[in-house]
Amino acid sequence: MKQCLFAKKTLLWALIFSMALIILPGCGETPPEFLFATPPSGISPTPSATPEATPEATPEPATPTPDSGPTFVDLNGKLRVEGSQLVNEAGQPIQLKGVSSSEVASFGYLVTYEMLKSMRDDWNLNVFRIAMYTEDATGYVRNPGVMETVTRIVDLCIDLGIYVIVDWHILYDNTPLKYKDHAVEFFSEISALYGDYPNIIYEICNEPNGRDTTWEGHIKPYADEVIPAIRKNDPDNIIIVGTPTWSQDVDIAADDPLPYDNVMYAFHFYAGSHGQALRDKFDYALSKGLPIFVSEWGSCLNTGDGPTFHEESMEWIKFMDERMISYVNWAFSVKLEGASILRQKVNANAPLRDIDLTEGGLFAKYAIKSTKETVLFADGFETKTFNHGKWKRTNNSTTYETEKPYKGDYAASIGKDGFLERPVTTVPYENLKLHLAYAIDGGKPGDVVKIDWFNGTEYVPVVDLPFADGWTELDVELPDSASGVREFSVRLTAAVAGEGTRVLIDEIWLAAEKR
Ligand code: IDC
Repeated sequence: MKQCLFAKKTLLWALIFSMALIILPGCGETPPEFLFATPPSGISPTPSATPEATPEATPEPATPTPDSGPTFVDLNGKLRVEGSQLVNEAGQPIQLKGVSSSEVASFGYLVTYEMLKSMRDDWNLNVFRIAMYTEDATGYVRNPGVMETVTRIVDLCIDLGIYVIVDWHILYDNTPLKYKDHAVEFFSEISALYGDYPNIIYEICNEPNGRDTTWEGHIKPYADEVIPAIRKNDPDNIIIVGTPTWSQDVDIAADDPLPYDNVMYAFHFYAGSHGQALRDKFDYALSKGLPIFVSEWGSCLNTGDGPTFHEESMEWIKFMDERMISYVNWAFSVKLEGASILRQKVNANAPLRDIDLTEGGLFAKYAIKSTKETVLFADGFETKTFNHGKWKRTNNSTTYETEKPYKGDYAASIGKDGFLERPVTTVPYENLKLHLAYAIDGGKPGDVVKIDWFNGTEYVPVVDLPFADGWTELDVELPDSASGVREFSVRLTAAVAGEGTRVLIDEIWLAAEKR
């Protein structure tokens, strides 16, 4: 049976591969005959042109079927807290995973039905957090009109059957007491509108901070007014309360918890800045029975910028998954900073693809999706900035192709002896597979695209992709030795004879499995 399936699969792959070559867009020329026969070693044909890590991956069984059947909220109903665990209506432990908007008055436009649906269906996202700032110029205190954006997004989440956190995003206001009356007004209105829906979760103070802001002096007295105001309209949906020091001191809350039901406590971390010491604090609070909700985490620095810290983030994700802790990634934004999930050019009205995501965005997606498969970087060159994609390149000879991109508006274009190189750590990963589309424009047989990888000391050759004057899309498997390399990079070099010959690259991503 297994053999039979395998044979079928190989046949299917061969068929799809040849079909893909025939229908490839681009120059309209038939690809060289030999590519139909045996692809060069190290190359495996791609059965489909989707940006997924593994095209064969099937959705998890618990995931609701898109557009039909019960949604995630239909299946789980009203949430509550039992002991320190979030449980569904049937009393089963539940883990919510999702993303947070950035400052919603400015970035709420990105949160469309299409984007949320994409994340729900493809990422298995089941919660979205609306970060509504308070003191900012665009915040609720000075800009109460932001309420329209908040309700628009809550309505979308209800339509899509996912949970939604409405976050009173205090930050520079330090203590939640500063705008307590506004908060009471805001949460009274939100709970009156949505208290009957199981979808809604209230987060009443993002991150209390500042040396003078304390749990007993500020946060508890604040909660003692805001929680009863919510409970007037909504007797039982979950309420998340921020903890001191930017929602890190869950130990303090654990020693002196609030007396209300269905309350959870916020814990926030940024993997580039926070590690074991905070995990110890977390475990202390859990050991005291405190229900914790990670309503914000970043794979970058706590400034919201910096690189993606893969190893440290992976450590945190494992920690939270082992404990069935719910988590929400910061932030669904296009701002040019490390925390942003989205590349700068994204169509908010089309399904999200991996090439629309930053390195941190991909990390978040595959953490939320909880698959073994992941993608370490992806690029369709649509942002037209090699820097944003973290590419190193030969400055003069590597540019953009606009006439004949494989997909979208741009492809990368590498001139004779030029290269394009992408560093990314492979430490927590294995089974690396580079996906790309390439064409050699204006070249001739003998011209190749050299692929090699850097092991920290030297470049190791993988394969020479043969001359192809039409677009060819394929996967290149990297050897096991390329896994677990901190200073890994992968490089594509245009080994072509003609000065005018261009190697075109598009739709490139590095798929891997989490170790
Ligand atoms: C950051 C945003 C950044 C914005 C800044 C100030 O990423 O674009 O300029 O806020 O508004 C938090 C906060 C969250 C921060 C984030 C990263 O809750 O508002 O966002 N962070 O610094 N706590 C720890 C980190």
